[in-house]
Amino acid sequence: MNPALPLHLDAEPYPFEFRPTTCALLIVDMQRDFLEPGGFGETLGNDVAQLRRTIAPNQKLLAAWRALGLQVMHTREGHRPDLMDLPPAKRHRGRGARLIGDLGPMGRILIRGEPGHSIIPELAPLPAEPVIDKPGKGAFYATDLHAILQNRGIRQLIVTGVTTEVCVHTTVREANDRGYDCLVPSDCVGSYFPEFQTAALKMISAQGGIFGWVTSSDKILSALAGP
Ligand code: TIU
Repeated sequence: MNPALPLHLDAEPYPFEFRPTTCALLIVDMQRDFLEPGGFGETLGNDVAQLRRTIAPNQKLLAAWRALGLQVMHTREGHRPDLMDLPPAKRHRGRGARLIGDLGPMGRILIRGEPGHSIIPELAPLPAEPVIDKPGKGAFYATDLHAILQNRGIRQLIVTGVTTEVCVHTTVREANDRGYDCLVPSDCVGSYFPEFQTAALKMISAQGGIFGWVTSSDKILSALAGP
């Protein structure tokens, strides 16, 4: 790969000028609390099985990204054990059987250090890969993500993870306002609601790419493999 030359990657609404050496793979909230039974996702009334189809394509993209020595970052949504960073409205909204901080089968729901808060084993971070702990839906709010990306010279983001219309969307919007070009592979992001998946992806690429570009992991892998 010649780092001086962008790769023209097939995407919506038009080709993405992909510069892998200044692009980070940002994997959002692939945590047991969202993808396994007994966690936060299920306590909100969702079917976690809807998200599990994203695991295999994320694994493949992550393996290719790591093999090229490119920047990988992970995020986790969660709160302090003392709940001091948890807005009261966030705790009570949802009105599920269990609230954030309550004890469930994977420990306290959405609390840092608990089993459910950890990233699923299939996508476990390597020691050199930064993990951003975030109290909100967006990965930039109240975190050091922007500083880390700036210090690493990152200008583009491939954003994957869950859920498409909540934490992925919020993060893409925050990144867009900070000047990052965001590319979202549709098979690597998942929603509990098929109709939200479709709408959220359209909202990214509509209006000439108002928030970014949408593609597939296969297209990214082909671009990385070269002609
Ligand atoms: N509920 C839902 O769809 N998502 C979240 O609460 N957090 C993330 O998307 N990570």
